[in-house]
Amino acid sequence: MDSKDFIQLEDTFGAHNYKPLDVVLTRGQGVWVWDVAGKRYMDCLSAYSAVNQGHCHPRIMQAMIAQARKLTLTSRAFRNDQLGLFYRELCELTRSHKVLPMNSGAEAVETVIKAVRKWGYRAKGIPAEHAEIIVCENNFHGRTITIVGFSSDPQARGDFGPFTPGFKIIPFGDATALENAVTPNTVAFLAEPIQGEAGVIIPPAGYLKQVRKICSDNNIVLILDEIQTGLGRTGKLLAEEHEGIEADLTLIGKALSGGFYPVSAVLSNSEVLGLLQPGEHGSTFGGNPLACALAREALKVLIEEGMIDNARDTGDYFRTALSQIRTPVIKEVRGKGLLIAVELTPDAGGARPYCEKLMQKGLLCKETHENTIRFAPPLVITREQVDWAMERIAAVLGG
Ligand code: IF1
Repeated sequence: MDSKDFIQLEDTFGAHNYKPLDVVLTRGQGVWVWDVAGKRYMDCLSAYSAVNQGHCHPRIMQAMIAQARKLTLTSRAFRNDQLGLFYRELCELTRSHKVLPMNSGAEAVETVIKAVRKWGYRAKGIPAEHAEIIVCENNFHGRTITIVGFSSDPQARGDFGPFTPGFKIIPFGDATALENAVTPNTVAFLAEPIQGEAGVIIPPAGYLKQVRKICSDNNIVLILDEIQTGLGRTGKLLAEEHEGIEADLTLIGKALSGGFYPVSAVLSNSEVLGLLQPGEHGSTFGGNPLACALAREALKVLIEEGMIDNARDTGDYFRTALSQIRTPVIKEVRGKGLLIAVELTPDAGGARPYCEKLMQKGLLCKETHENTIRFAPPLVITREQVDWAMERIAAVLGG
C-alpha cells in the first residue's frame, strides 16, 4: 500500500473531524519522521508538544516495554508499585503537595473544575450550585462539552449546546478585567500561561504576577493549564517560572509520557485536592502502573538530557533566525523557548499553503487559525537541525 491507499482508507472509514496534511507517517526517531514511501521529514509540531523528548525516545521506550512485561493496569481498586514513586518524583520536581493522575489533558481540566467547585462550597462557603470560574477569550483547554462551553471560538462550540453553566470569559492579558470579573462566588481563574492554539499569545510582562496577587487577595484558586506550555516547551520546566509565580493548581499532560501514552495530572500546591473523598472522582486508566513507569522515565529524560535548557537556547536561536528572514509575508514572530509562531500578513493567502510547501521540502508544521504557522520541534533539536529547517523556511517564506 502507498500513501494514497492509506489516505483513502482514512477518508472512507474515518470521521472527518480533521484536515491533516496528506503525509502518511510510519516511523519516528528524535526530530525526524518518515512516510510510507521512505521520505524523511523534520517534525516541527511534536504532536502539539506531546513529543518534547523526541520521537520514540529509547529510554522511555525501554521503560514502557519493561513495565508492559510486568503489569499494565490494575484499576485503582488496588494499589501498585509505580504510583507512589511517580507521585513523589513529580511533587519533588514541581514543588507540589498532591497529584491526581488522569489520562488526557481534557480529563485533567474536567478534574480541576470538579475539585475547585468542591473547594468553593466546602472551604470558601460559596452557596451550592453557584460557583463561578473565570476563563480567557481564545482559550483552548480541550474538547469536552463543559470545556468547549467556555470557549470563545464559534467553531469549537457550534451545534454542541447546551453547555455547562458557571463560567465567565474575560480578555487574556488584562489583569484589570480579572479584578472586575471577580464576585463573591468566584472560586477560580483558569488560563494558559501562553495561549498555544490562539497562536502563541504571550501576555504582557508582569501579567501573571498581577493575576497571582489578585487571586491571593480574593481567595481565588489560580489554575494554570501547562498541558502545552509545560515540561520544558518554553525553556523552563513550567512556563509560570518565567514570571516567578506558582499556581495553586497546575495541569500537565502531553509530554508527561514523551508521546508514548496518554498521561495527564493535576498538581496541587494547596490542599484543594485534599478535599476529594473516595468515590468522588477517578478513571479506569488514571494512575495505572504502565503510565506511571513511563512518565517517571519521561521526566528523568527531560531533566537528565538537558532538554529544558536546550529549548531555551535553541529556541532563542530559532526565533532570531526567523526574525531575520526578509519577506513581506511575515507580520510577526512570537514565542518562548521552542513554542514559536510566525504570523503571516493578511494578504499572504493564509498559512496552510505555506505548510503544504514546507511539507514538500521535508518540514512538517501546522497552521493555527488562518494566518499563523506554529513551529514546535522536539526539545532535542540541535542548532544544525535548526539551520536545516531555516534553509527550507526561508526558501518558502522568503517570497
Ligand atoms: C486536538 C489544539 C493544541 C491543550 C491545552 C488542554 C488540552 C490541550 C493548553 C487538552 C490539547 C491539543 C488537542 C489536539 C490538538 C492540540 C491543540 F490545536 F487542539 F488546540 F495543542 F493547541 N490544554 N491540545 O493544548 O488535552 O485532551 O487533547 O490531551 O484536539 O486535535 P487533550
